[in-house]
Amino acid sequence: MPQPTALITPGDLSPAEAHALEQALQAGALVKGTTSPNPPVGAAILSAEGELCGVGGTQPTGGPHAEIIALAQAGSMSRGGTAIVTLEPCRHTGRTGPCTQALHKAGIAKVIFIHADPMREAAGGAQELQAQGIKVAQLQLEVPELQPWLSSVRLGRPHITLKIAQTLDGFTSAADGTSQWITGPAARENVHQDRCTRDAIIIGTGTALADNPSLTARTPSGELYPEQPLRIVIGSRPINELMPQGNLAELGFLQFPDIPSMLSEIESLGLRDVLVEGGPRLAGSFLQARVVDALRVYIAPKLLGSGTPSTLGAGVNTLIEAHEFELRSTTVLGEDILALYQRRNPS
Ligand code: AOF
Ligand code: ZN
Repeated sequence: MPQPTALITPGDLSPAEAHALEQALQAGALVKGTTSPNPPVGAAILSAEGELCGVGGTQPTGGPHAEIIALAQAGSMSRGGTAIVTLEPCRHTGRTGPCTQALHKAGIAKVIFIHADPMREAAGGAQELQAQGIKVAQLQLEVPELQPWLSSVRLGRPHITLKIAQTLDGFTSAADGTSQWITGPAARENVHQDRCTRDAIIIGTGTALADNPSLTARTPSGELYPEQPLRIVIGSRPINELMPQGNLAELGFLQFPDIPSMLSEIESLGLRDVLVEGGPRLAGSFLQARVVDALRVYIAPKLLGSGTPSTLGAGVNTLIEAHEFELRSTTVLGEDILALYQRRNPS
């Protein structure tokens, strides 16, 4: 009879385990944007004496999983030690071998993992480790960096975040069409940091033609981050012909006529976590299609009174039809506020 996995909370961790947990979380956050279709997992190893001796994050697809990197760093110090992993160690052979076997072979005595692996072929690692005599506990905690991947596996399509930058009264551009720099420099830097953790950035043909965006992730001094998301344009106007000298034509992009065709085709590209960046009509179409899983809203301390609202055509006529979200966090960025929301009652 397989034992049920023990459930623990962060308060149950020893100081050494709590430190290793921080390292594992950081290692996972660091590789986000580089691992799809695999999840950005982090792992840390403590020796039997409680010394941190290995930390690792999932390598790009086909490369080693987080545990393997951390175990390699720990070497013989992992014998009798503890592994802390943000996702249940896999028990299958996919593009790489089972992490459960690697942990067992390295002599790990205890495994603490956070999220269960929802992929059918990879799941069951906790039971397998227990059957090998390893102590296993599941830590009750939410790893924000893994949420898009977990949601994408559950829904069978990429996780979709809608990004909005707006005034306090919900406008993204003024009545005369001016829209540049609604938010301040700290918010803009945050947008770029966020972009390099995504698999793709999506805009509509209207925004592509009006703004000539490059959709790259850049540092404040203008250098490109090493990881760049794919650029996707939705709509049927031919961007390359209308803007042959445009940034998108130069950098390369994919184009789909509408949201359903984009969703059905990008799955095969292994995209898990995509960001919709504009404009208001595209945002409205994604909302109307009921596929917006999260909102990333930058709010500037400005009022315009008129102009273009941040979403248009969201298919809502009466309050009861409103698209509802749960607030997850707020961050002050200079003069602006970044509010993160998750869709209420995801289906
Ligand atoms: C882990 N640790 O760091 C990751 C895991 O094709 P493969 O062999 O790379 O396996 C991919 C699957 O393994 C992926 O869908 C997910 O279920 C799991 N990812 N597991 O133990 C890791 N990235
Ligand atoms: Zn694995």
